Amino acid sequence: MQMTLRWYGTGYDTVTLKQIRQIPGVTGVISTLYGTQPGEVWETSDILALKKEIEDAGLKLAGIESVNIHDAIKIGTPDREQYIDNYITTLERLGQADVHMVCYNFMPVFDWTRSELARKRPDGSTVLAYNQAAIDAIVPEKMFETISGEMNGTVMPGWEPERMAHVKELFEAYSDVDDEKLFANLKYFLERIMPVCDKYDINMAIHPDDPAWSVFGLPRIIINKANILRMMQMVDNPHNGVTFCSGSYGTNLENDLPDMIRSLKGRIHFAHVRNLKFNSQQDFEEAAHLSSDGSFDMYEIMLALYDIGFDGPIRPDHGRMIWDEVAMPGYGLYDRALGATYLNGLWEAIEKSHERGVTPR
Ligand code: CS2
Ligand code: MN
Repeated sequence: MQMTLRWYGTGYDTVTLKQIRQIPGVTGVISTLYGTQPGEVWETSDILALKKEIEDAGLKLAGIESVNIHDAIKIGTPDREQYIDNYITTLERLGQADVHMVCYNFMPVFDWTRSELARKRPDGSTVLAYNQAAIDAIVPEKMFETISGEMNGTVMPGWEPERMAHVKELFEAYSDVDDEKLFANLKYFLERIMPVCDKYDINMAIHPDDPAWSVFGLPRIIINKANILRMMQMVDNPHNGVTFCSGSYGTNLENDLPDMIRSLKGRIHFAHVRNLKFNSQQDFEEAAHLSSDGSFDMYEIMLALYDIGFDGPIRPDHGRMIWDEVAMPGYGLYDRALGATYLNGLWEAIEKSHERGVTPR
């Protein structure tokens, strides 16, 4: 595996490439052209400039998170053809720039959903949190206003003000899209892009819906083992793969994370590994990465990734806000650096136990 950190780019991120370069064991970053809107064709010069900036800092561009999908593709309106063509052109240009992993999601309207961006934990850190009753009390169209005050002056991925200004119309546009239709539209999209992925060896890695159930009555399909296996089979190409995000699949306690990982052997192209602390089935918060701070056994998650021979990019996920850092919620430097170091430590221990015959593969 290759340990990476997500980086939003100069001008967007409070964290610098120089800082990331100094986290031991982190050799790459996952980035994006943050200024582009879903549906736009990416310019080759912008892709190459991003890559050069990262390489000049001694790191590798290990993949893109995300090339976002235009709503027309998810809804299945006639203009999706143009947007899929645009997506293919972007993939072509990424492939030509030697980029081989692209993360994306197929969530209608909102990317991830949380009810709080700065809940205080007993240790004084602040974290993103989810409480079902609080979400149920929110008018979806007001969701952006509700959380924008807690963004620390940053623009958070999936919550771009340009899109949120049209959120009411978006809801209407999705009114006749149910799970089956969303599956069909995803299949259509994947079938159209697989040839360019085959040509340039681009691994597509769908990110799960977060939380892993329907919110605000919108359809959600990338939520559990049955659905993800259905997706793998409906377009049975190794380039059609997943981002295994423990914090997103893990929102549903019925998801057996190590078992899901093992069932996806060869199709996990990217991993987000983080912990959650459940206070009840309806309330969770994003704890530190350590097993002892949350509800998941992080050793078992890393062991499952090791067992399936996972060799793609991996990253710590949302970190806590600690040590008075002011950054994009979930994406400060300090706690993610602790997370990367911890995950690297687990991996080293697993690898050495295996080499010494302590843990059979
Ligand atoms: C990320 C997602 O910050 C996060 O929760 O894991 O926003 C992720 O980048 C997208 O869903 C992928 O398209
Ligand atoms: Mn994730």
